[in-house]
Amino acid sequence: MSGTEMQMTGAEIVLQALKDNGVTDIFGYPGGAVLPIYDEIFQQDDIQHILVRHEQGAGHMAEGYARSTGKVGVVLVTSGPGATNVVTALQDALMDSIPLVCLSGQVPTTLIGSDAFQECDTVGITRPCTKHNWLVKDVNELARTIHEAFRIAQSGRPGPVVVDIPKDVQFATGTYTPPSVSPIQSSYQPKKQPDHRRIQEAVELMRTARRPVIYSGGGVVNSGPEASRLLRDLVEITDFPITSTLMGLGAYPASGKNWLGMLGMHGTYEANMAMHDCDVMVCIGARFDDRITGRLNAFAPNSKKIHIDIDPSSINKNVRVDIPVVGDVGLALEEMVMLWRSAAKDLAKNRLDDWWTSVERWRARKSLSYTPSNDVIMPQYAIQRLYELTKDRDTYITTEVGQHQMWAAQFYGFEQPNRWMTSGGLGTMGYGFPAAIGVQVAHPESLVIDIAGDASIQMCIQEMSCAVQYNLPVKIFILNNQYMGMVRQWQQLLHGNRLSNSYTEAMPDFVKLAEAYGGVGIRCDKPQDLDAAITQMIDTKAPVIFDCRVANLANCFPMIPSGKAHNEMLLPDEATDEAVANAIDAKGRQLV
Ligand SMILES: Cc1cc2nc3c(=O)[nH]c(=O)nc-3n(C[C@H](O)[C@H](O)[C@H](O)COP(=O)(O)OP(=O)(O)OC[C@H]3O[C@@H](n4cnc5c(N)ncnc54)[C@H](O)[C@@H]3O)c2cc1C
Ligand SMILES: Cc1ncc(C[n+]2csc(CCOP(=O)(O)OP(=O)(O)O)c2C)c(N)n1
Repeated sequence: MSGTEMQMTGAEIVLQALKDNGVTDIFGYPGGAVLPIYDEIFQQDDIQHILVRHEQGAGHMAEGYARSTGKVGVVLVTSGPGATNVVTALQDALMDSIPLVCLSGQVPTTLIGSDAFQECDTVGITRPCTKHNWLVKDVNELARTIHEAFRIAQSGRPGPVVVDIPKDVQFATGTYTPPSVSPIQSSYQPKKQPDHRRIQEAVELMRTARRPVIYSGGGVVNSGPEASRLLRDLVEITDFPITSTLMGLGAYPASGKNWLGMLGMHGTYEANMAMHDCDVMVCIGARFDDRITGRLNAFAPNSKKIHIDIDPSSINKNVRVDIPVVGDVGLALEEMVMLWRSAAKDLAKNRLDDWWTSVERWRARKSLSYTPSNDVIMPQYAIQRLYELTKDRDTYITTEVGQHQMWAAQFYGFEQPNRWMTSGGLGTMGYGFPAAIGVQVAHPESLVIDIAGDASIQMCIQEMSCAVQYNLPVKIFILNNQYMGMVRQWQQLLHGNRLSNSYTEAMPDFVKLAEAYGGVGIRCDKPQDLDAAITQMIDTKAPVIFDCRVANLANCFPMIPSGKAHNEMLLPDEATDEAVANAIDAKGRQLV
């Protein structure tokens, strides 16, 4: 045995491996199959355990923690229902590229396959919703497996992994090997360094562009702050217009002069028109999701496409590209910026003038406009005021899923990466509040706000109890329209206004609910009172539920109905009921 190896129980190995991988906080819920690990947690002070109220909450907390810090989020659950409850969060993390290590307890190895109490096939159930998973049957494999789990979760395209640990393995004694001396076990070696020739080709194509657009995504945020800095440099030296996906917001500042706003289904007119009409598209760390492309055969029909992505399976998956660049965004951008500086010296200064004139014409369309009101709070106005009153603070925003999420993306101006946590790929209602708790654990002094809908917030509301227990002053800002607004909007526009099961008839009193949990409740229903109420929320040093009563039937525009092209988007002033109905009748009524 080498000097760095030690004999320990499986449970001790788990704690030691977490510490050696830099873990300081974990989110979990106990049960019979993880009691040896909980016993070890009890006997140490290096790692803080946050006791959640539902394992789904633990998963989303770890996601918020990971996204806001760039670290790996860690979850601990028991066997059976503990493991199955966390599946939604694992799939969420898989789709949004969030690095998670989930440790689950399992029944003793001798009982596996016997329908033992709280047994489930965790490895089988989580195989499709993780990057990798393991059932560890030998205590001597435990340390190496956990180290490997951390490596896989955060390398390449980040994502969740599961380590399933039977109870007898937690009791057994074996050898602990630290990460530095543990051999790398798998053949998973993602390529970080992009091919130099590909970047040269990309820069050559960018030089010829007359109608270029940069389409950036979550991969820029994943790559780290340096990638965002380089993205800003690239935009500045090329003077290309830039748009971003929902997942990439903040990598380029919303106040930047080349910013077109978000693209896609609820993106701005200028972003979607620039994507449609461009001649060169530079896709940086985004994955051509269907909310972006709309109808595939009408997607950017006259453009050459460059795609930078660390995951080779992402290249040519949905859209064929001309120049694939496989590697880390940060490394690719570093070289691209360097090559551009020397390659672009002789380019005519006015070569993009016509293109910028088109962009300005599209911008003048003011596609995010809405009709203000003195009587009722418009949801867009609520987000604008929230932004104005929090923008100079150290603020992190999470969201649930629905209209409020899209209005947050449209009206809250993100200036920095890692400040915006939202469930994009899976679109998980119930994500935002636990994610906000995870962010607050990582940033105890910051202002953390979950922008929520009245339906979504009820999916993980039990975590109020967790926020109160740990004095985490998270703010839940509910845009309360009494409807599942996004569902109602689709039913109105695409299903003959038959509002099937999208109205919530027995809404809880959110103020009393906050108080029942030991938090603070605030209600506001008048535009004139909104600033004072938001200020009260910000100044409250406790978890707050803010019940912001907004216009019930407001719709979120612009909107590209699913299956339509970018240039077929519905704009707010065209989307009167009649115009919408006509547009849909003319093109054939669509199903969701
Ligand atoms: C109700 C609702 C409406 C929505 N409407 C919109 C909309 O209007 N507009 C919109 O944009 N989205 C919208 N979305 C979100 C959408 O579903 C997708 O989640 C989103 O578009 C995907 O963003 P992305 O392409 O940046 O990919 P991500 O899921 O963030 O993937 C990142 C990509 O970058 C790669 N990558 C990761 N790390 C690195 C690295 N270090 N270096 C290089 N590459 C890396 C990954 O392999 C991956 O291909 C909506 C979601 C919901 C729930
Ligand atoms: C777990 C889950 N179930 C169902 C859906 C489908 N869905 C998407 S948005 C939405 C309504 C959300 O309503 P609310 O939270 O009130 O937000 P609003 O749209 O009104 O802002 C539903 C049901 C989902 N995204 N997630």
